[in-house]
Amino acid sequence: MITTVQQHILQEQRRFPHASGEFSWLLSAITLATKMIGSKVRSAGLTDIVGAAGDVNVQGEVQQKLDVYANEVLLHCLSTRASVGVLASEENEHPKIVGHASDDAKYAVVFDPLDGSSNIDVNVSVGTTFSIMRRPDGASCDEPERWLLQPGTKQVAAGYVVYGSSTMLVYSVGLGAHGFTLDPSIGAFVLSHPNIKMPKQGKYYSVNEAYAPSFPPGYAEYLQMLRDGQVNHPYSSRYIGSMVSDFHRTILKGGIFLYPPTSDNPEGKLRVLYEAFPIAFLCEQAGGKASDGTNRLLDMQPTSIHQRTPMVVGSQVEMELFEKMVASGEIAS
Ligand code: P6P
Repeated sequence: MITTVQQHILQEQRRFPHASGEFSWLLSAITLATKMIGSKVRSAGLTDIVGAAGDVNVQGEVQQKLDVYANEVLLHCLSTRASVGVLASEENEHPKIVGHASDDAKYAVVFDPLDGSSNIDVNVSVGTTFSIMRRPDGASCDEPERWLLQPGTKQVAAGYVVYGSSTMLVYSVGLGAHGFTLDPSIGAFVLSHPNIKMPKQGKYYSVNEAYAPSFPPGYAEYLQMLRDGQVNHPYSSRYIGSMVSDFHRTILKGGIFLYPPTSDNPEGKLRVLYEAFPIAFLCEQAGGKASDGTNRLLDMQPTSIHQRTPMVVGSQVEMELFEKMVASGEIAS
């Protein structure tokens, strides 16, 4: 018998004390939006939706038309939920205070509508990431930054959808990480990977080796240890260049994904609120570990909504070695 994501969310909801259906209703806005995005991604080559939209987003990246569509769909679907007060997107410089934001609004949602979108034109998988924070006590609707700039440990839910060989949603409300595969014949995300647990060790490392010369001291030695088989077996390299896809492989197979500081991005490239935090949350829920290169990533207190961070996430064996080398100073932090 199948379990749809709606059924699963309601079951999880029941495990929350004082839960109301509004959280499930909020998450259903994300599943609806990502089904709509997936439909456009799957037919991108057949319509004129492929290619740049001509604008440049707040990150200075040329906006792909699908980026724009994905962003508008998520903003629209989430704006219809009374429990949502604040929305923030990778595509928008400023947060959006949802029209009906009032004392009933309890949640802020941050998202990257289409992560890895530069890969769309070459048919490489892309993804949507999201993270949900609870409104801090006393935060008013005209101070959205207070809703958003909280440590990663304050996330009440997070997830991603990867538009790959199949469309998969992986989410967590803090009770484990669970994977759902979209069944196009019924238009529903169906539970396919209950309670995902990362293997304790993988066989792949995932990093853009082109930037290796500018990695901080110690990263090269760490990666060479993996290649040389000094950590139980020799590793192979897999790098898709789409964070959601590279992490999806890591959460299912173990291994390590790294985006270290580089000369181009000395603070790291990945954004804290809508890339690093949701990935780190899911990684820990699946039994892995997530670092900002120095400390536990989820402990980070962000200071701006588009802040970037280095990110090193993976399974226990690889991460314990990484953390040991940071603690000893072999890896510079
Ligand atoms: P690079 C996509 O633009 C992205 O933000 C992530 O999805 C991906 O992991 C990273 O950038 C790839 O960056 O510098 O290796 O091309």
